[in-house]
Amino acid sequence: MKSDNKPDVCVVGLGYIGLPTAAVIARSGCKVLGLDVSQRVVDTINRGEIHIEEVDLDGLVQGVVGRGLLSASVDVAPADVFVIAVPTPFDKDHAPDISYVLAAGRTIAPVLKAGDVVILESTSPIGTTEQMRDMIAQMRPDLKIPGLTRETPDISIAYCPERVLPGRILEELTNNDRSIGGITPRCARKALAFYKRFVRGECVTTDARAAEMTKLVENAYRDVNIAFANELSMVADRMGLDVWEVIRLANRHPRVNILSPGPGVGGHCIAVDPWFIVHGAPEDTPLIRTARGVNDGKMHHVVAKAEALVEAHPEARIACLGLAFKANIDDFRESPARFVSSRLARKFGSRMSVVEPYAAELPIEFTDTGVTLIDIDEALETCEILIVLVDHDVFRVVPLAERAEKLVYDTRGIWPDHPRVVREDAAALALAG
Ligand code: SAJ
Repeated sequence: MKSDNKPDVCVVGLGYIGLPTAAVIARSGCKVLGLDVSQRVVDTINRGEIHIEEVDLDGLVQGVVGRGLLSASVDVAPADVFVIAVPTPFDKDHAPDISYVLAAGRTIAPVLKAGDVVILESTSPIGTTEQMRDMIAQMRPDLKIPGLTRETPDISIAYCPERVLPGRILEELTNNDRSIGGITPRCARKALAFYKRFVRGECVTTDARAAEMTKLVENAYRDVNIAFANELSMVADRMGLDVWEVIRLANRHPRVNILSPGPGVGGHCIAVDPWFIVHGAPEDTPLIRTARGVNDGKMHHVVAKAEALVEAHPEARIACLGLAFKANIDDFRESPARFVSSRLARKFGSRMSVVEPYAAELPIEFTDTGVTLIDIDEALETCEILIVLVDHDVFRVVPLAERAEKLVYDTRGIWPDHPRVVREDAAALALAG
């Protein structure tokens, strides 16, 4: 470590988590090298620009790159602390794929030196940190590795999951509490000292496996609770009830807090991470597995309901509002809104348009469907049916006067004042008459 006591840091993976993390660490005064396999990403960051959309990230990256605190490269270099933030997808059988984590470990192993701290932040199945440790041990027999030596180890290895919410990443990176799981208690203490440089939230130490499970549990908890809301919305549909009204009333109970139904659960975390738990303990996870099924099933329910509405109005033009996986972000990965719109696009073609203020063009699956990307004003002028799939602020603020005549299927409950909301297929058909 240098004489100013600020560690040099290498962040591996400059995506939605890695880049903001690298920028926040750089803002604390540490010199940060960001590593990515994409030359395009590296070049963009070195120009002080960003390749993802996140509140306030552009100014922060421009500032730290300008001050020489953050640079990016495709080549690894020695550092004092390594933070790994690479993706952990799953395969078609929902088995977790930790190959990117192991590849990151392989990349940094040759430059590790005594005193270094290696921290894994990627969401990972239980035991991944130990697997990465074993791989480093194999590649670097010259180093004393934690958990594999009786002496004081040369390096420290810990697991510290990110838990930031897209759209609030910079704020949550600094203010959220962190769980820091060391391979040994000493490893946890070393990682703790590092996080204290830029985290204002409380940092709680534990072991690596408990920290790995904690991350999965947090997202599975949310998935199960959203599934409850989505199941209620389907029950309410069948019974001709307004689910939003029922939830509003139930949530007045001091110990009830039902989440919001939607067109399904998207993003690359909540729809993925519960499978890591199911895969690790298939016999013991009926609830978590069922919740996944309910949330995925909600997408199909929305498609069927939207189709019934549109088919009952053969002359009407349709606008699907939103493609993102949630409000006010440009992330379309694993998005239920995108799934629903593309299904409808195949069926209704040029009768349909999509409004997505965060997209410059429609995704590939809309090619040759005849569907157009329009703005909200054009949708309000030209379409009779509005299908709300994302609760972007620009949709939420459309006043009743501008949409009162529209037929609306509001899967997000953004327009509780709307007089012609479609609640069930029978009601949609009744509205047609
Ligand atoms: N959603 C609903 N109803 C709700 C809340 C969310 O339908 O009441 C939907 C959203 O529209 C979206 C999906 O769920 O499609 C997930 O959105 P989210 O805002 O709940 O979560 P993410 O995926 O953006 O971020 C989550 C967060 N985890 C938890 O809240 C437990 C975040 O803190 C994690 O850091 C992140 O996953 C991650 O990286 O794991």
